[in-house]
Amino acid sequence: MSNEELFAQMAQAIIDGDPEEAEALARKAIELGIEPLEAINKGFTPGINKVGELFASGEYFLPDLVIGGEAMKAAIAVLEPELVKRQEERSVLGKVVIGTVEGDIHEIGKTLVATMLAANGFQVKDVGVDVAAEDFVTAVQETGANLVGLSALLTTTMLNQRKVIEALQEAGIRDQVKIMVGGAPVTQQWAREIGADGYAEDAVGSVAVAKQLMGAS
Ligand code: B12
Repeated sequence: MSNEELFAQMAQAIIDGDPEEAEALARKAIELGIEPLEAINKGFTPGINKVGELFASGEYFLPDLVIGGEAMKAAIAVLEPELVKRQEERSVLGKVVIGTVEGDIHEIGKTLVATMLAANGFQVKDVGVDVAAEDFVTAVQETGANLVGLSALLTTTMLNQRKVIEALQEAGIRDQVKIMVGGAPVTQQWAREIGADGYAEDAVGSVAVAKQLMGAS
């Protein structure tokens, strides 16, 4: 089987919402020596994007979105340790607090960004999903983080990225951290508008931006 065929099967496993198949294909990719990030970007991500399209066009319903997400998580869980193994760096480039903002439970992209940052030399505290602005503030205070990553997948919840920045300002610690935002509806322009320091479109880009913000690129 060619890699292209395998990638097509990966996408299909997500579209079918089949976590066992997605997991098995992720294992197969590792056995075949395919780079984990390539499997995610060329195989599984096109699948979850298709699920999103089918949901938007009314052909798929919420349960389909849920099982698509489960299948995607299952595949990434298999590939994650491989990602980390390949990219491990020893020096600590920065301390990151990352989470998905309040009202939003999308975790897959945020977790991928957290994994890539950790694999590339950042110390990462993943505070999870549906995180209130005050909880980001507390996490920054507790960890002494110098970088904050805010994920939002909904046009409604991206507004809460601004709230976190305001809460950090009110707590008097805005200048202590750099703030990086991301998520499907988020753009460079939005980042500028809310006063964030950086924006990246995907997990690989987030490492480059994080390094740049920490003055390490
Ligand atoms: C899977 C999924 C779900 C799953 C999530 C499962 C999970 N455990 O995470 C479930 C079923 C829970 C779900 C629920 C809902 N969803 Co949903 N979901 C999706 C879907 C199909 C894929 C998201 C995903 O995981 N993508 C794969 C990852 C790898 O990509 P990513 O998240 O974009 O992340 C990458 C980048 O954005 C970036 N990034 C992400 N975060 C960050 C952070 C930083 C700091 C940086 C630098 C970069 C960065 O890097 C990541 C890696 O490359 C999207 C469609 C889509 N294509 O985006 C809809 C989508 C986001 N959902 C949508 C909707 C409407 C909903 C619901 C409201 C549905 C409902 N009626 O209940 C609920 C909302 C629940 C809530 N309160 O949050 C809409 C949003 C529309 C809008 N514009 O607001 C979308 C776009 C689907 C659609 N086309 O209509 N969803």
